[in-house]
Amino acid sequence: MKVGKKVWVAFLVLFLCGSTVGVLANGTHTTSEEKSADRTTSTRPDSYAPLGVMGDHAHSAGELMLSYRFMGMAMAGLLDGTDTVSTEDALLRYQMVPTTMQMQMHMFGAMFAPHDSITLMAMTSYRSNFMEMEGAHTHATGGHDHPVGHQEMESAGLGDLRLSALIPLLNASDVDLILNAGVSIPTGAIDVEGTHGGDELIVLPYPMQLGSGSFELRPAVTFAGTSGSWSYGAQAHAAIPLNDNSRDYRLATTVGSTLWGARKLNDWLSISVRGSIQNWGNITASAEHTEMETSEAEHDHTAHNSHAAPAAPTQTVYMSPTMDPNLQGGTRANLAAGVNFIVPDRVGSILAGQRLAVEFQMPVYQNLDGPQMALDWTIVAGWQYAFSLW
Ligand SMILES: [Cu+2]
Repeated sequence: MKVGKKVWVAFLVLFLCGSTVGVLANGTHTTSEEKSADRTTSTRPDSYAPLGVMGDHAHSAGELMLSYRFMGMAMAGLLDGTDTVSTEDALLRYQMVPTTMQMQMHMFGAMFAPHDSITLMAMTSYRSNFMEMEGAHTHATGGHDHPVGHQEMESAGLGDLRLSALIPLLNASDVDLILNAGVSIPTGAIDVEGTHGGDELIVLPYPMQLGSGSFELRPAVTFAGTSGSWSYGAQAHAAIPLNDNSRDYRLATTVGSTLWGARKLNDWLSISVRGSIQNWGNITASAEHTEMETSEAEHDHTAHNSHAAPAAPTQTVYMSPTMDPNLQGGTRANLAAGVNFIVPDRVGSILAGQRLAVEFQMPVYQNLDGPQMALDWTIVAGWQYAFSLW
């Protein structure tokens, strides 16, 4: 990616800003006993990051946390770089072009700290994808079951399993620095099939698959702090696929960073704003994989030709841009607003400490290797509950 270098710089700057703000705030602010108690028992609504951030906090020895997050994402339209590409224009080059896509993910997580110096975390997900596409009307006549016009595709199942160890490097009264050593285990399917009109089954395009198919390293470092009614944090993270998957392709490394600020309004409610930037590259496909995909596409062209409707000269070998490994990368910056809610201790009973949170994210910048579908918005809503086992 040409923008790769710039992103790394942005990523560093964001993270350094967060850390500097934190150190300054920590240096100039005198902590009251109440605040330090707040942090150790995590009873502030904003003692956890906005919900879209994962692995932002560690737990103290004996604490178990269960969580559920729902994530919904809506994508619509195509971008090539930062320019919009109309469906009509894209159909001059492809037989099928995606128009909208919705992704829904149910994420179940558990965190447990056997000791103050380490918190273990596991997260699995169930995801479903729905994509609408338009097909090129290349056949004026003919009775055949080849796709034309509107098409829909769907897939659903288990996503990849994430395991990690969170190691607090600094655990002061109002600042934390946490190293996250994570891996992703490829439990999500990468060979989900579906129809694209007619009865013929095809392996669904990359964005419709449920996992990466590869083992991944998922390192992250998080800085978080509080200062009076305010809290803030920054996280830098990466996902690094380690091996070619069973379909002989490999997703590119993703790097990202985020910076947030939150304000505690009272003992049960806080609001947050957050900026994030993410960069991910294209898919590396081995010769075997590419050969298989393109021969399938060429087979399709032959089908077209046999119906006396020659493929347009500008048509590429991939039936759809979603099937081209070189049209998967990009850079995106999001702005998010969120709310964290906690049932305060004074309520007593098992309800005390229960958390609910919502975060809504909107992209403010997208630069995609396209034509590729653009993100419209993301919402994350969920529940978290931490309690002590001993
Ligand atoms: Cu937790």
